[in-house]
Amino acid sequence: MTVRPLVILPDAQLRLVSEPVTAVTDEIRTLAADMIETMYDAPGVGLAAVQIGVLKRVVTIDASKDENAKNPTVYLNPEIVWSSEEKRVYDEGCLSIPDFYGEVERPDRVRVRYMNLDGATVEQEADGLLATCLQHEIDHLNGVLFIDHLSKLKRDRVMKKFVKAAKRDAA
Ligand code: K1U
Ligand code: ZN
Repeated sequence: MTVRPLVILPDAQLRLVSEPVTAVTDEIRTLAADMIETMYDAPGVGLAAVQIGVLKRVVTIDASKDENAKNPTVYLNPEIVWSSEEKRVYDEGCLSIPDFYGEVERPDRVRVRYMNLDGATVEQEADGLLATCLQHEIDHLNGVLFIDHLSKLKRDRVMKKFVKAAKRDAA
């Protein structure tokens, strides 16, 4: 298992739409294992494959409260099939937008359908942090970032900061 480098804003890859997984191959199993390693190393509670530069619809999440019990789930081609009317606000972060947080309102509960690493179709209902994280990661698969849910003023400010940092790092 390998910790892979993270793709950081304003990298244009983060705006691309990821491709569905058509079969569970050794390549997908290795990708998932590397994503789990990278997610724990960051540390984060979730990761989408695009965040390590792979444009496949693969997500890993471990939103369990017990920090000592690792319990990652791999979601292939996850899709939201139901979301609650009730909303919740969470102060979100993103491993591709380090050290920036913002309050995002999303449905409080969701039901997701996905394929697991055995190739089986699974449905899961989620609430709390897991529901927020699933929506954040599925956004990544569609080229959407949590800053897109903030005001234009806040989004422009954070974009400017990261563009400046990228230019400084390239110099
Ligand atoms: O997709 C990502 O960038 C990962 C992101 C997931 C996420 C967290 C919170 C709300 C929505 C989505 C992160 O994991 S950011 C880091 C983080 O939240 C965290 C890190 C260590 C311990 C606990 C939380
Ligand atoms: Zn993110």
